[in-house]
Amino acid sequence: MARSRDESLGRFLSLVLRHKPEAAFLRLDDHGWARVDQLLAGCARAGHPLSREDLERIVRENDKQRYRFDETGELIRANQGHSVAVELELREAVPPERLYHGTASRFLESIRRQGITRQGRRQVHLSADLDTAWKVGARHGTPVVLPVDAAAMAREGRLFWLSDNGVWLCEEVPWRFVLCGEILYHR
Ligand code: HQG
Repeated sequence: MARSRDESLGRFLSLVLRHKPEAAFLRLDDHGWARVDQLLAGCARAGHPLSREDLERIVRENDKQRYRFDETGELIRANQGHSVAVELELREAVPPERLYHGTASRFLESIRRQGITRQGRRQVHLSADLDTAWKVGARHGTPVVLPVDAAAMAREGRLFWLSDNGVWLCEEVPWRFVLCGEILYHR
């Protein structure tokens, strides 16, 4: 199967399962789940036809493991990244000392003033590894990586969650937790 077709279907799935279920005539339940049969029918109706095998392959091979089926295989949801209100029963977890947030240089000024805020998403997304942070930042422009003192945040009682696909989430990162001396401007 052509990679580009899977990529474009993947993008459409992201849209539907995180941001705009109505684009495939769907409703997500309170926990973000969609019925697979309804998803397949809705995608076809929206002009993005795919088979159950296509869907299984996309879920399996997705570079960031963005989606998962439930145990019955009848439901599917995105692991994180939603803008619609969903309750993902995320696992609270103790973060590593340092987490990283990749952003674009043009946002720095605003982040200095307001901290890292969730913008359109439900939480701020952080990663435990630098490589991911560089990639996330590059999506928005010239990337900059902000190291975050996650241990200090946790000591203050701020909560962290770990999504099923290994993304660290929190509500916000006030600027004082960004390790200013360690900001990376070059890879
Ligand atoms: C920035 C992708 C101005 C923030 C990735 C980011 C991730 C501010 C942008 C996941 C700000 C929001 C999330 C402030 C934060 N002022 N800009 N106060 N606070 N920002 O896409 O973190 O491919 O909503 O730095 O891999 O880039 O979708 O968040 O640059 O895991 O699976 O505002 O999305 O995963 O952009 O990415 P986004 P993000 P997927």
